[in-house]
Amino acid sequence: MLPKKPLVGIIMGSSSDSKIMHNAAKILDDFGIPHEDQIVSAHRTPTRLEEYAKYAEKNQFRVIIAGAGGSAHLPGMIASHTILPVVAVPIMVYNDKSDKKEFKFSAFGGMDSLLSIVEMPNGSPVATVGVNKAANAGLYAVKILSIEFSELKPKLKKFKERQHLSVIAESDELKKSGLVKFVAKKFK
Ligand code: RP5
Repeated sequence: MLPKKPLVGIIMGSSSDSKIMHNAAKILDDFGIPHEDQIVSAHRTPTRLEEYAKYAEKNQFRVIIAGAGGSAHLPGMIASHTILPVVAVPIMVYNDKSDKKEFKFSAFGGMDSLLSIVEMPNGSPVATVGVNKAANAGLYAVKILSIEFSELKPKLKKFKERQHLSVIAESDELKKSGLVKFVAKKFK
C-alpha cells in the first residue's frame, strides 16, 4: 500500500519554475502519490542543495524530480549528492518575478537548460525529459514507483487506455467533419 509520507521530492531552482513544475505534481496527485515540493537553488543556496540530498535519503524519498532553467545545475548537482534516481525537467520559459503578467524567456529558448542537464558527464546520471515536459517527469516517477508499489500498475494501464480512447474519439470526429471543418472548430 502507498504510504502517506512523501515518496517523491519535487524541487525547482526558483519560484519562476513553479508554473511548469506543477504539472508533475498534478500527475502525482492523479495517481495518489504523496510528494513534497520545495525550492532549492543550486547557485543561490548551494549548501542547502547538499542538505536537501541528505534529507531526501533520510526521509526515504524514492525519486527526486528536479526542474531548472538557464544554466541548470540543480538536477545534476542533486544527482551528484545522492544515490536516489533523479528525473530532470529542463525549463524554457519562466515568469519574470518582477512582472507576473509577462513571460520571461531564457536566452537560448530552453536549449541552455536542456544541454546543461542532459550532458551530465558519466557518473551522475539524470533521466531527462523534454523541455518543459514536467508531466512526463511525473509519469516517469510513477513508473519507477510501480516497481515497488504494484497497485500503480493497473492505474498506469488505465492511463494509457484513456490516451488511446481520446485519440480514437478525436479521429472519429475528424473523419466525420473533414479536416477543414475540424480545424475551424478546434482552433477557433
Ligand atoms: C534557475 O534560474 C531557475 O531554475 C530559473 O529557471 C532561472 C531563473 O530564476 P529567477 O531569476 O527567475 O529566480 O536557477
